[in-house]
Amino acid sequence: MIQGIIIKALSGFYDVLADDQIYTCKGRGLFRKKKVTPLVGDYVEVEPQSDSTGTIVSIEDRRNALIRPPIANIDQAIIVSSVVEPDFNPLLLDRFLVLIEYKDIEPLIVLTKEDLTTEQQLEQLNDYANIYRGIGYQVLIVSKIMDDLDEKIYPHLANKLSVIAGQSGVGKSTLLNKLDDDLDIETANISKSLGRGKHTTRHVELYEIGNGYVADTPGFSSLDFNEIELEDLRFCFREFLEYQDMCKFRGCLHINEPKCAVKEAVQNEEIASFRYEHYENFYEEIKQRKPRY
Ligand SMILES: Nc1nc2c(ncn2[C@@H]2O[C@H](COP(=O)(O)OP(=O)(O)O)[C@@H](O)[C@H]2O)c(=O)[nH]1
Ligand SMILES: [Mg+2]
Ligand SMILES: [Zn+2]
Repeated sequence: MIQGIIIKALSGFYDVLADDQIYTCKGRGLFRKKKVTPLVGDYVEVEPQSDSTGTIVSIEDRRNALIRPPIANIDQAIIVSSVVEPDFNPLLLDRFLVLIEYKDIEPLIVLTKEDLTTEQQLEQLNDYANIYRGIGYQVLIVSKIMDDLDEKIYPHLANKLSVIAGQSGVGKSTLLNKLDDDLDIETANISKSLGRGKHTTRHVELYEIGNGYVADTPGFSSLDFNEIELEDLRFCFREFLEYQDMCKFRGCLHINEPKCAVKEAVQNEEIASFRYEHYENFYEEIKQRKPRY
């Protein structure tokens, strides 16, 4: 029996990487009976049948799992956001951050196309980057023409399984291709959707890059807050957490309550006002959501 990780799933077959060797496997019959579906990212035990085929006999408990894209044991989500073409959009960045925080996955913010910025734009960008760093996020500012791109990004990938998230056109595929010379992922696709349904390739694949695994997938196929309850949204804004115990009311939602420490922190400029505005924005969005049955 050997241990490995599923790096690819396609029509009932799973590629398991174990001891630098890829075994193309089927799941054991019991999985189907128990309705267990192995996922890319699963740590599994394989009974080899030959030196390149085998059967997956057990799956380790998952730390987490996404349904779309189907992937397990994610350590990190790399949120890619360009600074121009398309313009940097803090509202969209925060939307990704909320979804990732909600899944309890650690985000890494990568801002691309630095080479296209004017001095003024770069200054503004650094201000934003520093606000996010102040909150506790890692932020990298990069461009595809940087010589030291590998050195900048590799340390953040080591020993982790990362998924990539971000709007179409921001440079996700370009980044992956740059990080691994063997990759040749199609870039500059015409789809302008936010990854909603337009992706015909349903299969997920992990690439070994910089001593870690990176999933070639848009990361989140839906950017809506369907799963998130109104009372849980506040916990997805990391910088609110250190103030919440000082709010007058237990369970304060930081909206209309008096003596709200979060709102006071916004007034004192300890919390960036744009972040609080995005919170209000998302709060309204969830509140307006039609009830689901
Ligand atoms: N100037 C510049 N262009 C970039 C950079 N990164 C990506 N691009 C371009 O942006 C376009 C979209 O990139 P792509 O990787 O397909 O974006 P994806 O949809 O997020 O995978 C392509 O034309 C890339 O060449 C960058 O750092 N600088
Ligand atoms: Mg792409
Ligand atoms: Zn409050």
